[in-house]
Amino acid sequence: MREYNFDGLVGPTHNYGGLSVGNLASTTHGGQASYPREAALQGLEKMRFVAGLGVGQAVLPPQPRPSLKTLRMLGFSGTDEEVITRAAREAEHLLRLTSSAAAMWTANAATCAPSEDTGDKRMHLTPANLQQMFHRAIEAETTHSVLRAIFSDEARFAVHAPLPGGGHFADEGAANHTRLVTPGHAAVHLLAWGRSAWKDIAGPQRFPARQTLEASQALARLHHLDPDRTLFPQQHPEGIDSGAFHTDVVAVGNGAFLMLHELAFVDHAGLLRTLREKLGPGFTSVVATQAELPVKDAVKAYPFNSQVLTLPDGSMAIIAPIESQEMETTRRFLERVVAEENPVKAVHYLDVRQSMNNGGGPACLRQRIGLTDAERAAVKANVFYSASLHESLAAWIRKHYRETLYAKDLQDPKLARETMTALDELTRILQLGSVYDFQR
Ligand code: SUG
Repeated sequence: MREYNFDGLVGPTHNYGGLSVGNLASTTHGGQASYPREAALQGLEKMRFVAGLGVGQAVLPPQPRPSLKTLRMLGFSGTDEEVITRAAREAEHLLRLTSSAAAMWTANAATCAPSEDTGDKRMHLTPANLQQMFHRAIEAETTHSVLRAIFSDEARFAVHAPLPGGGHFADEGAANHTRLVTPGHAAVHLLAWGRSAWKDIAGPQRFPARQTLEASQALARLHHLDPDRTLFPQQHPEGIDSGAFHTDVVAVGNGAFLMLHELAFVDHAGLLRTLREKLGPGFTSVVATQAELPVKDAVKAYPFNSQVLTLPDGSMAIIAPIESQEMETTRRFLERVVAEENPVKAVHYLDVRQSMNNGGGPACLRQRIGLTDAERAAVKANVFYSASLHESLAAWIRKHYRETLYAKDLQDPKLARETMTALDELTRILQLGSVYDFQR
Protein backbone atom coordinates (compact mmCIF):
# COMPACT_ATOMS: atom_id res chain seq x y z
CA MET A 1 0.00 0.00 0.00
CA ARG A 2 1.11 3.55 -0.76
CA GLU A 3 -0.27 6.71 0.79
CA TYR A 4 -1.58 9.40 -1.54
CA ASN A 5 -2.13 12.92 -0.26
CA PHE A 6 -5.24 14.20 -2.02
CA ASP A 7 -4.89 17.96 -1.70
CA GLY A 8 -7.84 20.25 -2.11
CA LEU A 9 -7.39 22.80 -4.88
CA VAL A 10 -8.21 26.18 -3.40
CA GLY A 11 -11.38 27.50 -5.03
CA PRO A 12 -11.86 30.80 -6.91
CA THR A 13 -13.90 32.35 -4.06
CA HIS A 14 -11.24 31.82 -1.36
CA ASN A 15 -12.05 34.61 1.11
CA TYR A 16 -11.96 35.53 4.77
CA GLY A 17 -15.58 35.31 5.87
CA GLY A 18 -14.92 35.09 9.61
CA LEU A 19 -17.25 32.10 9.66
CA SER A 20 -15.73 29.53 12.03
CA VAL A 21 -16.32 30.23 15.70
CA GLY A 22 -13.61 28.48 17.71
CA ASN A 23 -11.12 28.73 14.82
CA LEU A 24 -9.13 31.78 15.87
CA ALA A 25 -7.44 32.39 12.52
CA SER A 26 -10.84 32.49 10.78
CA THR A 27 -12.36 34.96 13.22
CA THR A 28 -9.20 37.12 13.34
CA HIS A 29 -8.88 37.50 9.58
CA GLY A 30 -12.61 37.90 8.86
CA GLY A 31 -13.27 40.79 6.46
CA GLN A 32 -9.70 41.07 5.15
CA ALA A 33 -8.92 40.98 1.45
CA SER A 34 -7.88 37.57 0.12
CA TYR A 35 -5.76 36.49 -2.83
CA PRO A 36 -7.40 33.48 -4.48
CA ARG A 37 -4.90 33.09 -7.30
CA GLU A 38 -1.94 33.18 -4.93
CA ALA A 39 -3.72 30.83 -2.54
CA ALA A 40 -4.33 28.24 -5.26
CA LEU A 41 -0.76 28.52 -6.55
CA GLN A 42 0.61 28.13 -3.00
CA GLY A 43 -1.40 24.92 -2.72
CA LEU A 44 -0.07 23.68 -6.05
CA GLU A 45 3.52 24.39 -4.96
CA LYS A 46 2.95 22.31 -1.84
CA MET A 47 1.82 19.43 -4.06
CA ARG A 48 4.95 19.81 -6.19
CA PHE A 49 7.14 19.74 -3.09
CA VAL A 50 5.50 16.65 -1.60
CA ALA A 51 5.54 14.79 -4.92
CA GLY A 52 9.21 15.79 -5.28
CA LEU A 53 9.98 13.96 -2.03
CA GLY A 54 8.72 10.77 -3.68
CA VAL A 55 5.42 10.73 -1.79
CA GLY A 56 2.07 9.92 -3.45
CA GLN A 57 0.21 13.09 -4.40
CA ALA A 58 -3.20 13.70 -5.96
CA VAL A 59 -5.81 16.41 -6.12
CA LEU A 60 -9.47 17.00 -5.27
CA PRO A 61 -11.48 19.75 -6.98
CA PRO A 62 -13.10 22.82 -5.37
CA GLN A 63 -16.88 23.19 -5.12
CA PRO A 64 -19.23 25.63 -6.85
CA ARG A 65 -19.46 28.80 -4.78
CA PRO A 66 -21.52 30.73 -4.09
CA SER A 67 -23.75 27.68 -3.84
CA LEU A 68 -26.73 28.75 -5.89
CA LYS A 69 -28.35 25.45 -5.11
CA THR A 70 -28.28 26.21 -1.37
CA LEU A 71 -29.51 29.78 -1.87
CA ARG A 72 -32.42 28.48 -3.95
CA MET A 73 -33.25 25.93 -1.25
CA LEU A 74 -33.39 28.84 1.18
CA GLY A 75 -35.99 30.62 -0.93
CA PHE A 76 -34.02 32.93 -3.22
CA SER A 77 -35.44 32.51 -6.69
CA GLY A 78 -35.12 33.77 -10.26
CA THR A 79 -32.12 33.69 -12.55
CA ASP A 80 -28.68 32.98 -11.07
CA GLU A 81 -27.94 36.69 -11.14
CA GLU A 82 -31.24 37.51 -9.39
CA VAL A 83 -30.59 34.91 -6.69
CA ILE A 84 -27.26 36.52 -5.85
CA THR A 85 -28.52 40.09 -6.01
CA ARG A 86 -31.42 39.28 -3.71
CA ALA A 87 -29.27 37.36 -1.24
CA ALA A 88 -26.75 40.23 -1.22
CA ARG A 89 -29.52 42.69 -0.45
CA GLU A 90 -31.57 40.69 2.05
CA ALA A 91 -29.17 38.24 3.67
CA GLU A 92 -25.54 39.16 3.14
CA HIS A 93 -24.53 36.69 5.82
CA LEU A 94 -26.10 33.80 3.89
CA LEU A 95 -24.27 34.86 0.76
CA ARG A 96 -21.02 34.83 2.73
CA LEU A 97 -21.77 31.38 4.16
CA THR A 98 -22.58 29.95 0.74
CA SER A 99 -19.48 31.52 -0.86
CA SER A 100 -16.80 29.92 1.34
CA ALA A 101 -14.09 27.95 -0.44
CA ALA A 102 -13.68 25.80 2.69
CA ALA A 103 -13.79 22.54 0.69
CA MET A 104 -10.06 23.18 0.11
CA TRP A 105 -9.39 21.64 3.55
CA THR A 106 -9.80 18.09 2.36
CA ALA A 107 -8.71 16.62 5.69
CA ASN A 108 -12.36 17.36 6.46
CA ALA A 109 -13.68 15.85 3.23
CA ALA A 110 -13.86 12.28 4.49
CA THR A 111 -12.38 9.56 6.68
CA CYS A 112 -10.47 6.78 4.95
CA ALA A 113 -9.69 3.21 5.93
CA PRO A 114 -7.25 1.49 3.55
CA SER A 115 -8.19 -1.96 2.33
CA GLU A 116 -5.57 -3.77 4.43
CA ASP A 117 -7.38 -2.62 7.60
CA THR A 118 -10.99 -3.34 6.70
CA GLY A 119 -13.11 -6.44 7.22
CA ASP A 120 -14.10 -6.77 3.55
CA LYS A 121 -10.66 -5.74 2.20
CA ARG A 122 -12.09 -2.81 0.28
CA MET A 123 -10.87 0.75 0.78
CA HIS A 124 -13.59 2.60 2.72
CA LEU A 125 -14.33 6.30 2.57
CA THR A 126 -17.07 8.17 4.41
CA PRO A 127 -17.59 11.79 3.35
CA ALA A 128 -17.84 14.03 6.42
CA ASN A 129 -21.23 15.64 7.02
CA LEU A 130 -19.55 18.68 8.66
CA GLN A 131 -22.78 19.34 10.54
CA GLN A 132 -21.31 21.74 13.04
CA MET A 133 -20.74 24.67 10.69
CA PHE A 134 -23.33 25.64 8.09
CA HIS A 135 -20.80 26.83 5.51
CA ARG A 136 -19.13 23.43 5.70
CA ALA A 137 -22.23 21.22 5.97
CA ILE A 138 -23.12 22.21 2.42
CA GLU A 139 -19.93 20.52 1.18
CA ALA A 140 -20.98 16.96 1.95
CA GLU A 141 -23.25 16.28 -1.02
CA THR A 142 -20.73 17.39 -3.64
CA THR A 143 -17.86 15.70 -1.81
CA HIS A 144 -19.84 12.47 -1.97
CA SER A 145 -20.44 12.91 -5.67
CA VAL A 146 -16.75 13.68 -6.38
CA LEU A 147 -15.47 10.73 -4.33
CA ARG A 148 -17.95 8.39 -6.00
CA ALA A 149 -16.73 9.58 -9.39
CA ILE A 150 -13.07 9.01 -8.51
CA PHE A 151 -13.48 5.75 -6.56
CA SER A 152 -16.19 4.28 -8.74
CA ASP A 153 -15.00 0.66 -8.74
CA GLU A 154 -17.30 -0.87 -6.15
CA ALA A 155 -15.40 -4.14 -6.07
CA ARG A 156 -12.43 -2.25 -4.61
CA PHE A 157 -13.88 0.87 -3.00
CA ALA A 158 -16.77 1.50 -0.62
CA VAL A 159 -17.77 5.17 -0.70
CA HIS A 160 -20.46 5.55 1.97
CA ALA A 161 -23.04 8.29 2.28
CA PRO A 162 -22.27 11.02 4.83
CA LEU A 163 -23.57 10.11 8.32
CA PRO A 164 -27.28 10.89 8.70
CA GLY A 165 -29.26 13.21 10.91
CA GLY A 166 -28.39 16.52 12.49
CA GLY A 167 -25.73 17.31 15.06
CA HIS A 168 -25.86 13.91 16.75
CA PHE A 169 -23.53 12.34 14.22
CA ALA A 170 -21.53 15.50 13.52
CA ASP A 171 -18.46 14.27 11.67
CA GLU A 172 -15.42 16.34 10.64
CA GLY A 173 -13.62 13.64 8.71
CA ALA A 174 -9.94 12.77 8.92
CA ALA A 175 -9.10 15.90 10.93
CA ASN A 176 -9.93 13.79 13.97
CA HIS A 177 -8.56 10.51 12.65
CA THR A 178 -5.07 9.07 13.01
CA ARG A 179 -3.84 5.74 11.67
CA LEU A 180 -0.75 4.27 13.30
CA VAL A 181 1.10 1.12 12.31
CA THR A 182 4.36 -0.66 13.18
CA PRO A 183 6.06 -3.57 11.39
CA GLY A 184 4.50 -6.89 12.38
CA HIS A 185 1.39 -5.32 13.91
CA ALA A 186 -1.95 -4.46 12.34
CA ALA A 187 -2.82 -0.76 12.20
CA VAL A 188 -4.50 1.05 15.09
CA HIS A 189 -7.07 3.73 14.32
CA LEU A 190 -7.65 6.69 16.63
CA LEU A 191 -11.06 8.24 16.07
CA ALA A 192 -11.17 11.26 18.33
CA TRP A 193 -14.22 13.30 19.32
CA GLY A 194 -15.07 16.41 21.30
CA ARG A 195 -18.59 15.80 22.61
CA SER A 196 -21.21 13.10 22.98
CA ALA A 197 -24.71 13.43 21.56
CA TRP A 198 -26.34 11.33 24.28
CA LYS A 199 -23.86 10.73 27.10
CA ASP A 200 -23.29 13.35 29.74
CA ILE A 201 -19.57 14.03 29.34
CA ALA A 202 -17.94 17.34 30.24
CA GLY A 203 -16.90 19.21 27.12
CA PRO A 204 -15.49 22.62 26.22
CA GLN A 205 -17.11 25.74 27.70
CA ARG A 206 -16.09 28.45 25.29
CA PHE A 207 -15.95 27.00 21.80
CA PRO A 208 -17.98 24.29 20.08
CA ALA A 209 -16.80 20.68 19.99
CA ARG A 210 -17.41 19.63 16.42
CA GLN A 211 -17.11 15.84 16.32
CA THR A 212 -19.31 13.51 18.34
CA LEU A 213 -18.30 10.20 19.90
CA GLU A 214 -21.29 8.64 18.19
CA ALA A 215 -20.05 9.76 14.76
CA SER A 216 -16.60 8.29 15.42
CA GLN A 217 -18.17 4.98 16.50
CA ALA A 218 -20.33 4.89 13.38
CA LEU A 219 -17.25 5.37 11.18
CA ALA A 220 -15.51 2.43 12.86
CA ARG A 221 -18.57 0.25 12.18
CA LEU A 222 -19.01 1.38 8.59
CA HIS A 223 -15.34 0.77 7.80
CA HIS A 224 -15.35 -2.69 9.42
CA LEU A 225 -12.39 -1.78 11.62
CA ASP A 226 -11.16 -4.32 14.17
CA PRO A 227 -12.77 -3.20 17.48
CA ASP A 228 -9.66 -4.36 19.30
CA ARG A 229 -7.51 -1.93 17.31
CA THR A 230 -9.79 1.08 17.27
CA LEU A 231 -9.55 3.72 20.00
CA PHE A 232 -11.85 6.65 20.70
CA PRO A 233 -9.85 9.25 22.62
CA GLN A 234 -11.62 12.40 23.74
CA GLN A 235 -10.18 15.72 22.54
CA HIS A 236 -9.08 17.75 25.54
CA PRO A 237 -11.82 20.33 26.30
CA GLU A 238 -9.14 22.85 27.27
CA GLY A 239 -7.46 22.33 23.93
CA ILE A 240 -10.73 23.01 22.10
CA ASP A 241 -11.35 26.07 24.24
CA SER A 242 -7.87 27.31 23.31
CA GLY A 243 -8.70 27.08 19.60
CA ALA A 244 -7.86 23.45 18.74
CA PHE A 245 -11.16 22.87 16.98
CA HIS A 246 -9.86 19.71 15.29
CA THR A 247 -7.46 17.07 16.64
CA ASP A 248 -5.03 17.83 13.81
CA VAL A 249 -4.39 21.29 15.27
CA VAL A 250 -2.61 19.65 18.22
CA ALA A 251 -1.61 16.13 17.13
CA VAL A 252 -0.38 14.32 14.06
CA GLY A 253 0.60 10.70 13.52
CA ASN A 254 2.11 8.70 10.74
CA GLY A 255 3.15 5.06 10.64
CA ALA A 256 4.96 4.28 13.90
CA PHE A 257 5.16 7.91 15.02
CA LEU A 258 2.85 10.30 16.85
CA MET A 259 3.55 13.86 17.96
CA LEU A 260 1.05 15.61 20.14
CA HIS A 261 0.45 18.42 22.57
CA GLU A 262 -0.46 17.44 26.11
CA LEU A 263 -3.80 19.22 25.58
CA ALA A 264 -4.66 17.19 22.47
CA PHE A 265 -6.44 14.40 24.33
CA VAL A 266 -7.89 13.81 27.77
CA ASP A 267 -5.40 11.40 29.44
CA HIS A 268 -2.72 11.45 26.76
CA ALA A 269 -0.46 9.36 29.01
CA GLY A 270 -3.02 6.54 29.16
CA LEU A 271 -3.48 6.73 25.41
CA LEU A 272 0.27 6.43 24.78
CA ARG A 273 0.45 3.42 27.12
CA THR A 274 -2.33 1.69 25.18
CA LEU A 275 -0.63 2.49 21.89
CA ARG A 276 2.65 0.98 23.09
CA GLU A 277 0.80 -2.16 24.17
CA LYS A 278 -0.92 -2.50 20.82
CA LEU A 279 1.92 -1.40 18.54
CA GLY A 280 4.95 -2.69 20.41
CA PRO A 281 8.31 -1.01 21.05
CA GLY A 282 8.51 0.21 17.43
CA PHE A 283 6.01 2.91 18.30
CA THR A 284 7.52 6.31 19.19
CA SER A 285 5.95 9.58 20.24
CA VAL A 286 6.89 13.13 21.20
CA VAL A 287 4.72 15.12 23.61
CA ALA A 288 4.86 18.91 23.90
CA THR A 289 4.00 20.20 27.35
CA GLN A 290 2.41 23.55 28.09
CA ALA A 291 5.71 24.67 29.62
CA GLU A 292 7.64 23.87 26.47
CA LEU A 293 5.04 24.97 23.94
CA PRO A 294 1.95 26.83 25.17
CA VAL A 295 -1.13 25.60 23.34
CA LYS A 296 -1.88 29.14 22.19
CA ASP A 297 1.40 29.08 20.21
CA ALA A 298 0.46 25.71 18.71
CA VAL A 299 -2.89 27.17 17.65
CA LYS A 300 -1.24 30.23 16.16
CA ALA A 301 1.65 28.64 14.29
CA TYR A 302 0.28 25.10 13.64
CA PRO A 303 3.42 22.94 14.15
CA PHE A 304 1.14 19.91 14.62
CA ASN A 305 -0.83 20.71 11.50
CA SER A 306 2.14 19.36 9.62
CA GLN A 307 2.23 16.53 7.17
CA VAL A 308 4.42 13.76 8.53
CA LEU A 309 5.44 11.83 5.45
CA THR A 310 7.19 8.50 5.00
CA LEU A 311 9.85 8.89 2.33
CA PRO A 312 10.98 6.16 -0.08
CA ASP A 313 14.04 5.43 2.14
CA GLY A 314 11.73 4.71 5.10
CA SER A 315 12.62 7.84 7.06
CA MET A 316 10.03 10.55 7.75
CA ALA A 317 9.93 14.25 6.94
CA ILE A 318 7.70 16.95 8.36
CA ILE A 319 6.09 19.54 6.12
CA ALA A 320 5.31 22.41 8.47
CA PRO A 321 3.81 25.83 7.86
CA ILE A 322 6.33 28.68 7.68
CA GLU A 323 4.61 30.31 10.66
CA SER A 324 5.98 27.53 12.88
CA GLN A 325 9.52 28.40 11.79
CA GLU A 326 8.96 32.06 12.59
CA MET A 327 7.77 31.40 16.13
CA GLU A 328 10.53 30.37 18.51
CA THR A 329 8.61 27.94 20.73
CA THR A 330 7.21 26.00 17.79
CA ARG A 331 10.48 25.97 15.82
CA ARG A 332 12.38 24.68 18.86
CA PHE A 333 9.81 21.96 19.37
CA LEU A 334 10.09 20.78 15.76
CA GLU A 335 13.90 20.86 16.03
CA ARG A 336 13.65 18.67 19.11
CA VAL A 337 11.46 16.22 17.20
CA VAL A 338 14.09 15.91 14.47
CA ALA A 339 16.93 15.57 17.01
CA GLU A 340 15.30 12.82 19.08
CA GLU A 341 15.28 9.08 18.56
CA ASN A 342 12.36 8.58 16.14
CA PRO A 343 11.86 8.16 12.37
CA VAL A 344 11.63 11.93 11.65
CA LYS A 345 14.84 13.13 10.00
CA ALA A 346 13.90 16.50 8.49
CA VAL A 347 11.49 19.38 8.66
CA HIS A 348 10.60 21.54 5.67
CA TYR A 349 8.75 24.83 6.10
CA LEU A 350 6.30 25.83 3.37
CA ASP A 351 4.31 28.98 2.69
CA VAL A 352 0.56 28.30 2.70
CA ARG A 353 -0.28 31.61 4.39
CA GLN A 354 -3.46 32.24 2.42
CA SER A 355 -4.90 29.02 3.84
CA MET A 356 -3.31 29.46 7.27
CA ASN A 357 -5.14 32.78 7.68
CA ASN A 358 -8.36 30.79 7.69
CA GLY A 359 -7.03 28.15 10.09
CA GLY A 360 -5.86 25.60 7.52
CA GLY A 361 -2.25 24.36 7.58
CA PRO A 362 -0.51 21.79 5.37
CA ALA A 363 -2.30 18.87 7.06
CA CYS A 364 -5.75 20.43 6.64
CA LEU A 365 -5.14 20.75 2.93
CA ARG A 366 -4.80 17.02 2.34
CA GLN A 367 -6.84 13.84 2.64
CA ARG A 368 -4.69 10.76 3.10
CA ILE A 369 -5.80 7.79 1.06
CA GLY A 370 -3.87 4.53 1.10
CA LEU A 371 -4.02 2.60 -2.18
CA THR A 372 -2.45 -0.57 -3.49
CA ASP A 373 -1.09 -0.43 -7.03
CA ALA A 374 -4.14 -2.34 -8.29
CA GLU A 375 -6.46 0.13 -6.54
CA ARG A 376 -4.61 3.07 -7.97
CA ALA A 377 -4.89 1.54 -11.43
CA ALA A 378 -8.67 1.26 -10.91
CA VAL A 379 -8.93 5.06 -10.58
CA LYS A 380 -9.63 6.39 -14.05
CA ALA A 381 -9.83 10.10 -13.23
CA ASN A 382 -6.79 12.26 -13.99
CA VAL A 383 -6.24 13.21 -10.35
CA PHE A 384 -2.72 11.91 -9.65
CA TYR A 385 -0.06 14.57 -9.57
CA SER A 386 2.39 14.85 -12.46
CA ALA A 387 4.41 17.68 -13.96
CA SER A 388 1.95 17.89 -16.82
CA LEU A 389 -1.09 18.01 -14.50
CA HIS A 390 0.72 20.74 -12.56
CA GLU A 391 1.16 22.78 -15.73
CA SER A 392 -2.51 22.35 -16.73
CA LEU A 393 -3.72 23.35 -13.27
CA ALA A 394 -1.37 26.34 -13.02
CA ALA A 395 -2.56 27.59 -16.42
CA TRP A 396 -6.18 26.97 -15.41
CA ILE A 397 -5.71 28.97 -12.18
CA ARG A 398 -4.02 31.86 -14.00
CA LYS A 399 -6.82 31.94 -16.56
CA HIS A 400 -9.78 31.87 -14.17
CA TYR A 401 -8.84 33.15 -10.73
CA ARG A 402 -9.07 36.72 -9.55
CA GLU A 403 -6.01 38.16 -7.95
CA THR A 404 -7.80 39.87 -5.07
CA LEU A 405 -11.20 39.40 -3.45
CA TYR A 406 -12.71 42.00 -1.14
CA ALA A 407 -15.73 41.16 1.00
CA LYS A 408 -18.06 43.13 -1.30
CA ASP A 409 -16.89 41.17 -4.37
CA LEU A 410 -18.93 38.20 -3.14
CA GLN A 411 -22.00 40.25 -4.12
CA ASP A 412 -20.89 40.36 -7.74
CA PRO A 413 -23.07 37.95 -9.79
CA LYS A 414 -20.22 37.63 -12.30
CA LEU A 415 -18.12 35.79 -9.69
CA ALA A 416 -20.56 32.85 -9.62
CA ARG A 417 -20.54 32.69 -13.42
CA GLU A 418 -16.72 32.76 -13.51
CA THR A 419 -16.57 29.95 -10.97
CA MET A 420 -18.97 27.74 -12.89
CA THR A 421 -17.01 28.25 -16.12
CA ALA A 422 -13.76 27.43 -14.32
CA LEU A 423 -15.11 24.31 -12.59
CA ASP A 424 -16.74 23.02 -15.74
CA GLU A 425 -13.36 23.20 -17.45
CA LEU A 426 -11.66 21.60 -14.44
CA THR A 427 -13.89 18.53 -14.57
CA ARG A 428 -12.61 17.98 -18.09
CA ILE A 429 -8.95 18.40 -17.04
CA LEU A 430 -9.45 15.93 -14.17
CA GLN A 431 -11.70 13.65 -16.28
CA LEU A 432 -14.33 13.51 -13.58
CA GLY A 433 -17.52 13.62 -15.62
CA SER A 434 -20.41 15.72 -14.32
CA VAL A 435 -20.04 15.97 -10.54
CA TYR A 436 -21.51 19.40 -9.83
CA ASP A 437 -25.19 20.28 -9.48
CA PHE A 438 -24.91 23.02 -12.13
CA GLN A 439 -23.68 20.43 -14.63
CA ARG A 440 -26.77 18.27 -14.29
O1 SUG B 1 -13.51 24.39 9.25
N1 SUG B 1 -11.88 27.28 8.16
C1 SUG B 1 -11.90 25.85 8.30
C2 SUG B 1 -10.50 25.35 8.57
C3 SUG B 1 -10.43 23.85 8.55
C4 SUG B 1 -9.12 23.33 8.97
N2 SUG B 1 -9.10 21.92 8.86
C5 SUG B 1 -8.45 21.09 9.69
N3 SUG B 1 -7.98 21.47 10.85
N4 SUG B 1 -8.35 19.86 9.34
C6 SUG B 1 -12.84 25.42 9.41
O2 SUG B 1 -12.91 26.11 10.43
C7 SUG B 1 -12.85 29.45 7.66
C8 SUG B 1 -13.78 30.05 6.62
C9 SUG B 1 -13.96 31.54 6.76
O3 SUG B 1 -14.00 32.04 7.88
O4 SUG B 1 -14.07 32.20 5.70
C10 SUG B 1 -12.96 27.95 7.72
O5 SUG B 1 -13.98 27.38 7.38
